Amino acid sequence: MTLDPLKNTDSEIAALIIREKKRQKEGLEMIPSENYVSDAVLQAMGSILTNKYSEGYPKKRYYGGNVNIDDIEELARQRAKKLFNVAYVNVQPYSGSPANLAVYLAVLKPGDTVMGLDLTHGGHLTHGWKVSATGIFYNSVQYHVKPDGRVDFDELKKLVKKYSPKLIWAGATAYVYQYEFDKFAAIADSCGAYFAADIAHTAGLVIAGAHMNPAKYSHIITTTTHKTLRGPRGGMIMVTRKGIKKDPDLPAKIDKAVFPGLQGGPHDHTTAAIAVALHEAGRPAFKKYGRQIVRNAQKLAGELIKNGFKLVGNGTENHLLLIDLNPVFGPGGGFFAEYALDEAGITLNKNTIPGELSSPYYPSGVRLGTPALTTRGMKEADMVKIARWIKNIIDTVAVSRLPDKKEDRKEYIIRFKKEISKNVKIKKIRQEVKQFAVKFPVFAVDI
Ligand code: DSN
Repeated sequence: MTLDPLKNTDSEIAALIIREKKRQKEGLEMIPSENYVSDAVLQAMGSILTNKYSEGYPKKRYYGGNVNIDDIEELARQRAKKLFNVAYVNVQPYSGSPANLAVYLAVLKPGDTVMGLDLTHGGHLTHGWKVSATGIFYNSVQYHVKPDGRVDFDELKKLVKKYSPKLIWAGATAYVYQYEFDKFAAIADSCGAYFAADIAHTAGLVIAGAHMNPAKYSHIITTTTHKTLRGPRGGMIMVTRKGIKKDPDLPAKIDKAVFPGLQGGPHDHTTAAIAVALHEAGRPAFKKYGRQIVRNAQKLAGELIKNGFKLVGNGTENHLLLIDLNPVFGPGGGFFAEYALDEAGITLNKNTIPGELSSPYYPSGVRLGTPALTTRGMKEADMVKIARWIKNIIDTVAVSRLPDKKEDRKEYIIRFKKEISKNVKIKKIRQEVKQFAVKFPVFAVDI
């Protein structure tokens, strides 16, 4: 694959893509929801399938010329069914948010009660957070985690008794434990609610056997396809055998909710790339990959603790870590760590922590993970180095404090950024990170 046609047509975009390739290759990608796709996934994604309209489902389309698209979509569905051991799959959601919204549309009426994990406690926006459509059009009651970061199942039970929700979500964007799907299922079954497991973060771990599969416990499973699953940006909704037992019409309701309820034509190039990613995930090497992600995350957690950091949950059971930066910066210091590390080529994201004393925009922690590093072939010994770089960078900016008064923040941050851009220690680590990172090949980015 060459960028020549793009360079000839639009040199500005070509130049920006080349710059981004360099960034992805020379840095350490530690945002736990990101990954590197293979050349094969990228090729399917960038194929002529983008030219086609296919509203409807295989053999039931509103457009002609779908003979090949039908086969592609069917392959994607069959591969997902086999890998996740579920009865039915819809591969058309454009991404995780529309997939989740389609679940609401399929099983609830506007105003019905839904329960999900509070966003500031690590939950997803689309599990009923107040500014999301799911919190605006539905009666959302949020549950929380305990100070150790684990879901407070006693609170969940009490809330379920009080509010009798019709739908309960499990799944999170910042959760360091395995999701206890069996416990959620028992609680949802006690009130007759639908139980939906959102495994966007852990889908690849589930396939690898490195995380419990919710298929036995939930009625519905949703996921994005671009995180640990290592596919294109997209989404899937699955209906389990338990789901069909509860409601035999559930697959039809889900299909109707995705199209025509919420979306128009599926993105066939994405469907093909999802099929390729699922094919890759069915290989024995993917099982090794998924398990190595967790081993790397646990090694990194141990090293960060040795370097004096406080971790939510004191470690991790999956691919993701949350550093509580209150002891370093006081409340609201996540921004300083994210920015300084990014300058050194280590990309992660600021994040709220359980019991957050600041706000989602200026949170008190950072979230990081190992899926992308593991794709590049990094192992436990590499985590030791990375933990040391993280420690050195954060030490360099540890004197920073988020001003209490909102009106003082802008100027403080401008000054902070200026100082960082001149910091010699950060520049030196940037070079070390670069020399280290380029030794690990990056699938499609190497082209
Ligand atoms: N935006 C996603 C994440 O980064 O975790 C939430 O699904």
